[in-house]
Amino acid sequence: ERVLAVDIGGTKIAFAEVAGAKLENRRQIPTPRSGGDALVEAIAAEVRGARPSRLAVATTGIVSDGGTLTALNPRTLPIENGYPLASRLQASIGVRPLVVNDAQAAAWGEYAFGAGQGSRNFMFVTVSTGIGGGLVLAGRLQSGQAGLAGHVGHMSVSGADAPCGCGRRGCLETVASGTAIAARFGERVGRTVTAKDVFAEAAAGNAEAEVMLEDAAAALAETFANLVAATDLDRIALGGGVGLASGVLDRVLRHADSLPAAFRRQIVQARAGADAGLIGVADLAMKKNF
Ligand code: ADP
Ligand code: BMX
Ligand code: ZN
Repeated sequence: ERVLAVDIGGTKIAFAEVAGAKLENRRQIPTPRSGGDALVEAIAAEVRGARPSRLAVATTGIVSDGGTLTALNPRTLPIENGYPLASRLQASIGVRPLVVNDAQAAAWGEYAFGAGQGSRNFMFVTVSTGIGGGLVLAGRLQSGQAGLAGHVGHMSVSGADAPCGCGRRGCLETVASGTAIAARFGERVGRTVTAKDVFAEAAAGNAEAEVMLEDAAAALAETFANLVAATDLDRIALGGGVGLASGVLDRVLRHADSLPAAFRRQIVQARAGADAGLIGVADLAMKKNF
């Protein structure tokens, strides 16, 4: 049986028909950034006509109560508090979807089919529009009692103090997300840039851009060490548009190498690349009876 999987990020929505770890007909559209109904409309427009037998949705934001969505950092994607995503999709498409946080879904995808195979206590971290994370501990995906488990982008890092859209200050996401890298560099040079531009500038020898990328890598390595201290993880996989960008894993590894041995663990690239969320949420939907 195939599942129609959807992955809603702050920048793009990806779609594919998924069987196991195989994807067919993968396509993506820019994420409409104007609230929950706009997300539902965009997804309904994409699946129009072909009503899927199963629908699996990974999405940025906190998912609770079987499909209610709330932004933790509305700057990464504005969503009304408690938006009933599962029921609105059901009303519009005719199938009750499974809805799971994007990074939690990707953690499951990597654990079951990718870089997390053979790991017992595993974490996936996406560095993308925001920074998300998913924990698989003792073989079980953790969502927590309110859906917040794994939201590592909102752990504070040393030396950072910028206000975060979640209401805290100095969050990892304010230093190392694609949004943050672009905004911090843009501020220094006085123009609007994308995260991709910052990577290009750093590769061309721009010292300011280099500092941004080094700050981001140091903050990621520090957070990983904190998570190792909390959970004794054995492996961390890095994904997301920024996490998969050239040189990022090596930069993080360089910082992680200088940690005391007790905190050093395997840090690897996500094997399913940008598709981990699609694969993971489809697998979860196959396991549940909807
Ligand atoms: P989403 O957050 O919607 O899941 P992505 O994983 O593509 O989407 O992350 C989007 C962020 O990643 C943006 O900040 C974008 O500028 C940045 N990005 C995407 N591709 C690259 C790349 N090749 N190099 C650097 N940054 C990238
Ligand atoms: C934010 C938060 C997380 C999400 C992470 C990565 C919102 C809307 N999202 O920290 O739930 O997992 O971003 O999201 O508060 P992405 O869009 O970068 O993939
Ligand atoms: Zn935050």
